[in-house]
Amino acid sequence: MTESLSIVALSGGVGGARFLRGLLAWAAASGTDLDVTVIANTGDDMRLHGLQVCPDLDTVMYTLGGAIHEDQGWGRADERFTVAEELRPYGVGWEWFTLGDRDLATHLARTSLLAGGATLSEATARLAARWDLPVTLLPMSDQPVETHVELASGETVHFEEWWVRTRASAPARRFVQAGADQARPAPGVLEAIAGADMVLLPPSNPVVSVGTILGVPGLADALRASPAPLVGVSPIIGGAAVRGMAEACLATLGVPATAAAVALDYRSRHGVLDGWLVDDADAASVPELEAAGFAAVARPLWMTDLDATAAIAGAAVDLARRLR
Ligand code: FO1
Repeated sequence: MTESLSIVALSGGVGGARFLRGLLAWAAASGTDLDVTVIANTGDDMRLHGLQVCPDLDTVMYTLGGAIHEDQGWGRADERFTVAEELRPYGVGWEWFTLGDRDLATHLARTSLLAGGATLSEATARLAARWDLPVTLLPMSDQPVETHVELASGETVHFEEWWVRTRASAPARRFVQAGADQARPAPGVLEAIAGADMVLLPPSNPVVSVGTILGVPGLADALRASPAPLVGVSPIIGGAAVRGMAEACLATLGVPATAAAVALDYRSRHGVLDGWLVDDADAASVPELEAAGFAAVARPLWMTDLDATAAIAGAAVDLARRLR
């Protein structure tokens, strides 16, 4: 009899999308019927050239829709930059943030839907329908939440400017999720959590991606109220972030860049997390994690290819099954 599982995943951009692709591959290979709802971070969203750009929603959509630029992990495959090249001489917008022609069509479609009165959830569902996604893709909120970075210099910049223009090198004093206080979980988010057999935290940035999602009022409460085990995959291997600049984000919060510290921070800051996967390089932290009440498993966590990623996702599901 085919097992069927309702899974909710809180996803950021590149790492989260790749993990989700692995989860779907694992389900296909293991004959497990999954009903996956992805709650995506919208804190990276920005208005650019009058268009609403949603990096993490798009990265999940393109990755699971088979259209992602694989090496970058963001943007479209087979992309052209005719519009970006023409914009440059006009000196408008962020010349360090490149929007390809195909990607621009997504932002034009989203912006016109929003201008027509659609909510971000409705617009996301319309865009996702084109890609025939094997998951339900939800923004964490329909209300705008933008991650801004207060730099040590005193200046505050949009997260993407800090992340892309400075490569997270400008010393950051703190992150501000502008709008979070007025935000509510998007339609379907609380329902998906209530109906989940398990909730997974992919190896997304624990501060500005998963942390931002958990910061939407009512969302972490719903996770704590749910009987579903919450299992995460460490984004830190051997004291360094697998991707992106998670260490810079953790340092800003004063959290050590270790697999164990991230799990402890999810617990202390957001009051969530039951199980934690760490890489073999961090196997020594398993006793400490178990002593702190986590179910911890050490296994290879490098998402080197689809098979490796599918195995990681399967291990996360197995750990969650054990905790049910
Ligand atoms: N990242 C870059 O490093 N350089 C870019 O020019 C860039 C453009 C871009 C355009 C659309 C989009 O959805 C994402 C883009 N990203 C770019 C990646 C983006 O910074 C990350 O995907 C997320 O913000 C982090 O998860």
